[in-house]
Amino acid sequence: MTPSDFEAAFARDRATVDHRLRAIVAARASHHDGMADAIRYALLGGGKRVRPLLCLWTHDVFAGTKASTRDTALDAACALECVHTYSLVHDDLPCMDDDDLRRGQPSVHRKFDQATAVLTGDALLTLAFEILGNLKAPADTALEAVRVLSAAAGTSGLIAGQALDLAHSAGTAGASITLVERIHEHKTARLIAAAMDMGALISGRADADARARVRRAGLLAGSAFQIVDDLLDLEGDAVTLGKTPRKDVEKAKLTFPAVAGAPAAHQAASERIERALGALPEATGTPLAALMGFFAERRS
Ligand code: GRG
Repeated sequence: MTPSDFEAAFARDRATVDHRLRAIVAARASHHDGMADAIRYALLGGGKRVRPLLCLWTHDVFAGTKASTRDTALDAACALECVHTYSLVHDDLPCMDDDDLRRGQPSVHRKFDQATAVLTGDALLTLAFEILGNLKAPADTALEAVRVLSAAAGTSGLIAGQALDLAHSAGTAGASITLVERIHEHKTARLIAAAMDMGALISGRADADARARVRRAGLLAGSAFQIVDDLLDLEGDAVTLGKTPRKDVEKAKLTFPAVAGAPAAHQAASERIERALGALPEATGTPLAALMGFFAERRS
């Protein structure tokens, strides 16, 4: 797959995801105009759609783009974006990371107010599971999708990652690469692995061995994604990132480069992507492999 093939696939399927997200939000907009505005602002105002694309493209590796299961994978992809966006909205709150800028625009509590931001996050998390509850899939597949997403979002995933992240800083006792890796796995990698696993699950074509390899590839790619996120905080600029750079340094956050240095972080991210690709030979030459490759090189 050439870089321009990848760019075309990225633009096309990102638009597919955005279109479906828009339809899902529009179907619920009449219930409360103020909340609908804030939900639209948070969910539809940007974002790379990495997790939805991982779900869709893992589905495609096993079932192909023409499979009847693709629309179901698209809905699961939207549920993943709802969980991810909720985590960003809540993370930006003053009681968490206290950030004024997200996806190149004022964060939700700055644009609206804190109560609206809390409710927007709550609404998006709830919406994710409403989407899965209506998944057009056999009941056991839909139930398994709920299990996979809730495990990644709950106290064995995002919540634990965020709590650990808030509780530790660089330079304090116990700061180590092992702890950084634990934080990264919970706050980032488990949701990325869940995205890929949900795509494989919904394809109906991935056996237990394939799903285990998908999850392994997802954890490795997710770890690389977060290491690069740490590096971008150091090396990026606000316009390209769409968020405030050097916040981690300012707040003495426990990051991979803070503990191991930037060169080791770059190397670790590249190695993990190589291992992720090695775990999933089925993906060679597909948009999924290109997307994982992009994780180590991304600038935003
Ligand atoms: C449960 C409140 C709560 C938060 C938990 C840790 C966390 C989730 C959120 C903090 C933000 C953060 C650093 C998350 C780690 C994952 C990550 C690198 C998010 C940024 O993802 P991108 O780059 O963002 O995919 P876009 O805007 O492109 O969707």
